[in-house]
Amino acid sequence: MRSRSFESLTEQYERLLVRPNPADEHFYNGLFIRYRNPVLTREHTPPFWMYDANPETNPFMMQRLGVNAVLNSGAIKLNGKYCLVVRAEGMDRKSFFAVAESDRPTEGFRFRDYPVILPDTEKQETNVYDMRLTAHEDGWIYGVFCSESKDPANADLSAAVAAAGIVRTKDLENWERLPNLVTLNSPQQRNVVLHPEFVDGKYAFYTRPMDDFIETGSGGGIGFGLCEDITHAVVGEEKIISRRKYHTLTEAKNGAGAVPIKTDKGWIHIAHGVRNTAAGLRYVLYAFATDLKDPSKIIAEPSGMLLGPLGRERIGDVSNVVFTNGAIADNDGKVYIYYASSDTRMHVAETDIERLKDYVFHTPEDPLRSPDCVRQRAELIRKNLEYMSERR
Ligand code: M1P
Repeated sequence: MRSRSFESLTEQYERLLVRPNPADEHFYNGLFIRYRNPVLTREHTPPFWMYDANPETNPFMMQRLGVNAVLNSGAIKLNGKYCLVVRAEGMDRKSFFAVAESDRPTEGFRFRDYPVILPDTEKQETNVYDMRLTAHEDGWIYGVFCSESKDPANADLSAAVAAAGIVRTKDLENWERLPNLVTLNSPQQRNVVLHPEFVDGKYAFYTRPMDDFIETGSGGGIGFGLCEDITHAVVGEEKIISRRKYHTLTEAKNGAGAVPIKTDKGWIHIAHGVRNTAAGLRYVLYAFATDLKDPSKIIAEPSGMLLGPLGRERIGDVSNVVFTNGAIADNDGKVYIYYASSDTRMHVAETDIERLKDYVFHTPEDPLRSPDCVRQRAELIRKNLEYMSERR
């Protein structure tokens, strides 16, 4: 085997970063555009993160600290740049955060030189992942993420505890760590999202109450709770707003995804739903809307999935998964949904506010039983055949 030079690895990386990312012309659903290439993969991480560049200390030009995957990214537009706070996973399984940014929403993402150095204030914490970025009306950008620790009360080596970590920043460079969120009624939390506005003068969190690290158990779905002081965040009552239901795509679990998008008709939420299959858990994206004044009140629940894994998205470290924790609603009305496929790489789907509203408010609700679903479809067919025959 011939060793490569650090320079040739850097050239290959630079070529990848300028590769154009055309729209996928084979995919159509009237709601969003898929793009042909992922926006970020592990190949997008700079060689100087992984190799020792000095051939004297690295004679075989071997990776010293490889990166296994880049996935579940928070997203925000800041100072005209599209910024993703990526979950990068090292070869050692530990995840860390890193900022990748671009002038364009669908291509050209480049990592900043250093990953995010989070203040190390939670000494029990082993792993961090899946940051949601909220530009809050209080002037801060908050990052809420999963802070995972070994469960000290359980001898099982894989028993863990998930909590919501909180940081805040103004520039995605300097981060202030706040104490983890305390939810008085739920032993574990993952997929927690901070609402961008005060509700009744308080900070509002979308939560996902769980009895256990993997299983949500009695946790009925996506919760909503208020907190007085973000610097010592405590949530008491968690009202379930998007409830898990039998024989739907949220049967096994669900979780809030991107920070809700404000529209004139309500807050649009893009979340994930999970069901169990013979091949393991299947994760897809779904949407719902809540009331502008009371974001805990559901006002529209379109049936079924918004986006599911397709083609090569189906395969990866955890196959059959799509997951979002970040979307950018741009000034021109376009909306970019950043999603990871199979816990391995990042993609973007492009839509706009008008289409999202049309989808959320005009897709029929799930009638929950096959006979009613077929009636729903037969009615659509009847109307279409009538319309088509009138035009003949
Ligand atoms: O592996 C799929 C996803 O599993 C978890 O999501 P949830 O808490 O809903 O089960 C998360 O660990 C997420 O990072 C991961 O993508």
